[in-house]
Amino acid sequence: MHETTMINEVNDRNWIKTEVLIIGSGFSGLGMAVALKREGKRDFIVLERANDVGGTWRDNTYPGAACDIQSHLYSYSFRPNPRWSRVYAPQPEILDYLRTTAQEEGVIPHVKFNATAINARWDPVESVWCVITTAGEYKALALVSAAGHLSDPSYPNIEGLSSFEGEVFHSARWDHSYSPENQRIGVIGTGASAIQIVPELAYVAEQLTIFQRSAPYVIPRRDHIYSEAEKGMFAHFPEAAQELRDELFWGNETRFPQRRQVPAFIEQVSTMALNHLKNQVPDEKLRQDLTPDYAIGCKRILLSNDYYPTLTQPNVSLQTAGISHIDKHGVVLKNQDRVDLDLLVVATGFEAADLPIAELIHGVDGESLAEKWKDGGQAYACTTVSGFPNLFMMLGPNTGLGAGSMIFMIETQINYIKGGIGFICDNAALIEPEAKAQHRYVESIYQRSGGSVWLEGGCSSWYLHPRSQRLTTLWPDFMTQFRKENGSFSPDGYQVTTRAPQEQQLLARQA
Ligand code: N01
Repeated sequence: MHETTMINEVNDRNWIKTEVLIIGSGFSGLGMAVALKREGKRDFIVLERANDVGGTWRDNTYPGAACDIQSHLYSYSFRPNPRWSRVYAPQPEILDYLRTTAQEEGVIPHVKFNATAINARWDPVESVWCVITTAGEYKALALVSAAGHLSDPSYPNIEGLSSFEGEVFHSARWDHSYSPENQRIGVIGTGASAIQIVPELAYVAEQLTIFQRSAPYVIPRRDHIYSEAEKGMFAHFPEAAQELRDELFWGNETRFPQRRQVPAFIEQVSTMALNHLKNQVPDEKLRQDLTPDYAIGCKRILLSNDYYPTLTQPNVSLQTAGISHIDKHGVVLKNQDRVDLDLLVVATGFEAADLPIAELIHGVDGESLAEKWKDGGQAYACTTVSGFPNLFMMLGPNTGLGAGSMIFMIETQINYIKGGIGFICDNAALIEPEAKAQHRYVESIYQRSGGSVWLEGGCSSWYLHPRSQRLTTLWPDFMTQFRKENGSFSPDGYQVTTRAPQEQQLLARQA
């Protein structure tokens, strides 16, 4: 559409105006909303495509879903929960935590549910973001994309998948109306989701087949149920919960040298993983099939005590021959063997390298973020993008972690964005990173990625962008370094312009 036509059309609409528009109410969007609410200075609206908060923790309801980061660390530092039931809380408990947070922090009235953003465009005339959703149109001075990187399922591109006449669903879109009991079930994938699902399905399936493309490294999961005494202690002595949180944080932080391939660190963790495999899988052929052929840490290291033992059960088999195609009855392997199935679970991950949200956000020249990012995401301070004024990306380029709690990254970004929004609103400003500053920043990330296990570990993973093979999803340094660099907003590196006086009217509050 021609730009002028678009603007005219835009002017004819019944816009809802706000200072800050947040897309998404998962851990990041909700955390951002709580920060703005607590600050009490800004109008803000949260757009949520579903009818509930919670993001990936609302969507991933598969059997066995739980966090593989300890809950006392995988929770907001500003809302500790002394009553986590166990070290690694199950999904319903995490979702409940997020719902309670949204309620108790007064965020719910700000959330527009069932509102899917379908287009976000920078309007150069009024200098605002115009966001069209399935439930209304919005104009905002600042746009925060908090759509997450594990929100849109990635389906495998396997010939014949659509011809399968049994049931098929993605791990992130579990169909609870389907009973897996006494069924012949196949699971494609052996990532973090699959290894939680497999032991659960094995209990009920007549026959369970796991289609493995590459073997994961698995280490013991040191879980336990918190006793009432422990929970009481965390409730009465918040400093004890904080001490535990700090200990867990530093435990992860000191694992970063593994990802830099420091030999002593690598050896320690790979010995742990291979011993775990040896202890749990006596059969030599099965053990061989389960032995990864790449350096540990290149893909996510998984935590499980029951995945390997499940694979030794008589109703479970591991297929490593590779999938040739799928037909109406089931899966045909590259060695021509076939596995007939009633249910096929695709546990094949998410669209994390090419974020779908990037397709609908258009900057000053009308180009989408996806077009700008065709070789992978690039952002200044991992958060703002040249050509996209007053836009903040949460969990955008290079914010993922190989080991550690994403909540630390989220809270760091919340603080940065809160500062940026304050600067925009208090100074009637438009901010956009200078192209040169962004380039320098991204180059520093590429430099730090060099020599890491993600680039050199000999695996293929979603951490690397499929076209450029650059590390565009993970942060390649210590988490503390992320906070040092990106923990507070400074206008340095930004092109700052001031709004024309008539544009100030848009600052007028909706209420
Ligand atoms: O997805 P994945 P996930 N044919 O992308 C295989 C988070 N998470 O949903 O390894 C055959 O890791 C693919 O094979 P390969 C966590 O950050 C957290 O499991 O590429 N196989 C792989 O085995 C995690 O990293 C928790 O060779 C195909 C699997 O599918 C992220 O979510 C729990 C294939 C995909 O693994 C994603 O995890 C769960 C094909 N065409 C998830 N395509 C917590 O506990 C893909 N595969 C916090």
